[in-house]
Amino acid sequence: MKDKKPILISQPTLPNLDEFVESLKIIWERKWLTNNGEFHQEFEKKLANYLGVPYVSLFSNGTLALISALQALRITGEVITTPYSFVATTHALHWNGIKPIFVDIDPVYGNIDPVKIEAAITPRTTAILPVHVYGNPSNIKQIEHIADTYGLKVIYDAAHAFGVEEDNNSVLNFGDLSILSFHATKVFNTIEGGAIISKDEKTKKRIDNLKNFGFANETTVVAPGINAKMNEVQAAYGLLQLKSIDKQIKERKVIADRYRELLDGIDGIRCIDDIENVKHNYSYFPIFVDASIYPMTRDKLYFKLKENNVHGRRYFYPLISEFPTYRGLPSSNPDNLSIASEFADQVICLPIYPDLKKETLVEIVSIIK
Ligand code: T4K
Repeated sequence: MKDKKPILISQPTLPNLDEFVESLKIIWERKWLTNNGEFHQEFEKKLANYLGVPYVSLFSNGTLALISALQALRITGEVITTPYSFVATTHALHWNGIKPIFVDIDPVYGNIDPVKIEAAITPRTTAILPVHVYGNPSNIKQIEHIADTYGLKVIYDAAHAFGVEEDNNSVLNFGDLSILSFHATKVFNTIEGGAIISKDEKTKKRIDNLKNFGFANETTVVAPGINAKMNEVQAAYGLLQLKSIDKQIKERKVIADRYRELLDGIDGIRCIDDIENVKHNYSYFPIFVDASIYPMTRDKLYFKLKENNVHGRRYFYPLISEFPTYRGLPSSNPDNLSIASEFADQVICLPIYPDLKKETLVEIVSIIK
């Protein structure tokens, strides 16, 4: 595949251009561009309905949604979280003046290990910030049990978990709040975008005030809010995306199944299996390279793929706890994070998106083979 176009980890699916132009014409006529416009209101409602959640608050991106979710619940002090995520998860704590406390992950899915959470709780702990990594649900029941026992809030970083259900219920219905990302690289994109999922009207109202500078009405500012609003163009684009999302997820499943089939039996390469009671979204396809069995290291394979025009990504390497801002924290000690370190050293996320051609997938696996 050396002379061909690069095969990237993800490629956004865009809405039908003619339909989008029709939406743009409406925006041009209305001259209402942002600040809770008609498309915005419609998108919030349709999204809540699609996801099976009570309330959606749209945001300009997932990071601001996360920062605002922590503000909405007035989280302070220390928050227990995972180092095996995109750096935005921990940055959101930092931007709120909160100290992240990293705990290790489970050895199968790479989500925060609930067994290790309890030991990290101190009198300053106020919340847990787990991530549903690659869209695989965290251990929701155990996390809820710990949170209830110690009186902690739970905010799920569900940036990867659009549409994911466990036992026919959206994973977004658990914890106090969940956040989503609609970035161009995500299963469901609004170019940039995000959302907070909340459970009651009062909390939604507070979140909606916070994303609009804290305004409750024209003259009343109830909190030191920020500007994190989604605009009408994104909302109109998002509404059109909803039409094809089920089809897109189905196409992703076909690709994930085929990868698993073809990778089966390659010594030293592990994939994550689907979970029986979970509706997956196939947002990422991580493989784990065990260099003690596979004939080369993860990095060698990563660069070999790149030489052949296949641009997988090492999500998530390095660990967040290794970045300069966080590496001095006691909980960043690698001895504390051995499984996360192993994941970070072994992972390559392979290209997965609805338009990925079957022949390309076969070629990718043949390089690995
Ligand atoms: N929490 C978690 C767990 C997250 O994963 C993220 C974001 C967030 C929070 C924060 O949500 P946002 O604030 O982003 O809404 C990408 C994304 O920018 C980021 O959204 C995502 N996670 C992260 C996992 O991946 P990069 O720096 O790796 O992106 P980049 O530009 O290298 O693009 C990745 C690949 O996608 C490239 O191979 C090119 C391709 N691509 C990218 C774009 C932007 C396209 O084909 N088209 C495009 O338009 O972070």
